[in-house]
Amino acid sequence: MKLKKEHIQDSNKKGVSIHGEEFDFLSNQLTKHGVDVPKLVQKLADFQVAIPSWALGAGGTRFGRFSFYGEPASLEQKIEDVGLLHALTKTAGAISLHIPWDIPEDYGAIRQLATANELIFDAVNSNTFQDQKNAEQSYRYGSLSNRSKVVREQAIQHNIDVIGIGEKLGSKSLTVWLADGANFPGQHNFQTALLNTENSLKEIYAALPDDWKLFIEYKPYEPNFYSTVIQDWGTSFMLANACGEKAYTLVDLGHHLPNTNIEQIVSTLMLKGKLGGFHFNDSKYGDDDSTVGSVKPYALFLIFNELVYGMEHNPQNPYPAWMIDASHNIKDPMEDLMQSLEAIQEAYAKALLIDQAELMAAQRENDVVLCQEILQNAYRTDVRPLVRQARLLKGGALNPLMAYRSLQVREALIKERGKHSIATGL
Ligand code: PSV
Ligand code: MN
Repeated sequence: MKLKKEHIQDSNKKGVSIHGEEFDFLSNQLTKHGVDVPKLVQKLADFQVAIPSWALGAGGTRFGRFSFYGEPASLEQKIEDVGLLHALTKTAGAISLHIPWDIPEDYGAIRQLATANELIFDAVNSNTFQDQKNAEQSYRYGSLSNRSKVVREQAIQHNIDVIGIGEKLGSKSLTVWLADGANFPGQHNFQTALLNTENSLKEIYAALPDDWKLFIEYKPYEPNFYSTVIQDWGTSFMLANACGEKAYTLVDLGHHLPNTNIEQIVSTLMLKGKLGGFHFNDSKYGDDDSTVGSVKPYALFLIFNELVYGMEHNPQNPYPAWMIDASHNIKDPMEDLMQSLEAIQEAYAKALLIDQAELMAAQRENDVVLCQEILQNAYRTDVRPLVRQARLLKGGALNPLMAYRSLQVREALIKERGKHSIATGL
């Protein structure tokens, strides 16, 4: 299914004049305070977030999977779904594939389909956290960290194969997330596991094309509950440094223990030029995969403040690769992704409102109260008219979620794919 531009424009008709009034009002207010509104709106319009191919079906839990009707059953259908999201939001212009769940059969056709949907291929993700069909070696006791050389070699080769697949699609980065770790004290030797991982990553790095990046993701626990080999940003940073200048740390918001100061991690990594990738989601406890901004929107805003600061002040850091990493059990995944995209745009817009020069002056004066006021004034601004304006500029929907419902997209997908189609993936 493809949404026609006219349908989206029709759905905008009802709200466009109220939007105009709201936008003008806010724009006048902000201009009086020295904000360059057209520049800010352009930044929002330019901000694109990749959608992972595994987020389009109903996510599983350890206890059950409640399928969502009309799920995309093939890579082609996943690309079409991201195309629909992008047509409505104009913020989802990239797709991130997971190998082996999404190996293309016909590369030319897949590339064409992506182009037709105005999508590019973002980072490719390897998978050594599951045993693959017909694989000779098992990852039961780890992959890149495994004590056995043959297992490590299989995992290294898989990552190299994934790079090959990504090259044929135009991807420019490989994301490695390892489930490796131990479930029980004494199960493995920490130093051996870390050294094996470092050496394996170096071999993968050696196979990386010159214009590619390697993103190393970290996570404190799960699926192993005693220790994870790449448990935190420090370990990832150390491994990235050991590999070389094309290797970076990837921050996933759900991969921290409760109350970790993620904004400080972001800031440190950008100062050191090592924040390569960023996965959005939200959580209450751990890697909950909740909708972005649904639990801790102020924390997201503080993180965006550091991202904006880093993008403006740290030329040593490359422009990060943004992706949503969430997978749900009970919401329509497309609706959930639209909610996440909206939350990301809002947090970004609010962070862009912070007057960094004013904040620095207040910090110099040690005016702690004013520092807080500056942040909170930006946070309390209702920036939704700016976000809507950015979407309108690019031909998207004023209200993507409502347009999705009124255009009966899910109903059309169910008609096309049937009720019981199941997405490959988690
Ligand atoms: C598992 O925690 C995870 O969500 C990681 O964040 C990866 O990015 C993703 O799975 C897919 O490999
Ligand atoms: Mn992730």
